[in-house]
Amino acid sequence: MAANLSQPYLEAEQRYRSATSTEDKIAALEQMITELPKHKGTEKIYADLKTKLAKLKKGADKKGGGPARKTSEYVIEREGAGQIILLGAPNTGKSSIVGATTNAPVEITDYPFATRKPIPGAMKFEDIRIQLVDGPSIAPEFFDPFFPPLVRLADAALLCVDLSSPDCLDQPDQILKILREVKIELVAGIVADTQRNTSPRLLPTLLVATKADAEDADTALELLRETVGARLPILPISVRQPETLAALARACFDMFGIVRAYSKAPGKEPDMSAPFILTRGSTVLDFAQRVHKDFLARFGFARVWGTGKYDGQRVARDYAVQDRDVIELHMS
Ligand SMILES: Nc1nc2c(ncn2[C@@H]2O[C@H](COP(=O)(O)OP(=O)(O)OP(=O)(O)O)[C@@H](O)[C@H]2O)c(=O)[nH]1
Ligand SMILES: [Mg+2]
Repeated sequence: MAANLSQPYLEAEQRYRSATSTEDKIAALEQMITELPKHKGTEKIYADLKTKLAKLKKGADKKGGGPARKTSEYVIEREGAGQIILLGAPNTGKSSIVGATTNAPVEITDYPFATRKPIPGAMKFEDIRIQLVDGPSIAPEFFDPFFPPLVRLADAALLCVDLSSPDCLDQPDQILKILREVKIELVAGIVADTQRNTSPRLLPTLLVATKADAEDADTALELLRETVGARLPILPISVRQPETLAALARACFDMFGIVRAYSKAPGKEPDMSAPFILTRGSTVLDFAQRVHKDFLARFGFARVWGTGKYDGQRVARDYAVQDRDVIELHMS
């Protein structure tokens, strides 16, 4: 997909992803809309950009209070490599996960429905940050009507299922059903950016089996795997076991379908300070045009270090960039 979008569009997109204020995000989105080639294949991206822009503008208008303030609380500005929303029944440990992996001021309680509004936090994964959004709980008796639009805008979801709860095996289907009613389908695997505005919205999801330290959690996990293991990937975690949280960060990154690459000038050390983020499947030529718009026309060849296989080897222009590759670009 990246290859079909113009360099000015990609630059605006990079600005959008790194913007920290609403104003900057709005400016970058407007630029993306201007630069987007308008044809059948980009219709969905266009609609998605327009929706995002409308939401941001709505949020900006309502800053400072007023009667409609509740809506703006539900617009969470995306930050970092991607946004992941936490979903699940009450008391399943959603806020505990966000509390244990970020600095967000979440409310952790032993009673249900403590979380009333979404709260974002930044989870570190190696040299990038992943945004986790703690959300209100979902239950047949109560589903906050302001929540679905936010879920739809996330890049991926964590469906939290409580291994210590007696209704552990019923929770996944209960939540899937409630979300299906508002046209959100939790799915395994990666969903392309071009598929973001489909109805239902297909949301890449990891089922997080929480409280893995609890008594009889192993038996519950085994049964859960039998019940939903074929439909969604399952990762057991406990906020009391830090190694499970490290595995969670890696699993979250894997859901985005992105790779990181570092630029290296010939004869110099690579710049490891900030990776370029590319869609998985992007080529070394896509990388070159991301580094500098002139590089596409002047591209000669590239050398790659990384993934244990390459140690400065020359690669063809259609080489698919692997996560953490260091790439040295040579101009013709
Ligand atoms: N043993 C154990 N308890 C946990 C774990 N994670 C959360 N808890 C407990 O589970 C209860 C609920 O945790 P929360 O993080 O508030 O759950 P929530 O899903 O955000 O709940 P609401 O937003 O209130 O619906 C609290 O008493 C936590 O201490 C865990 O990994 N192990
Ligand atoms: Mg909570």
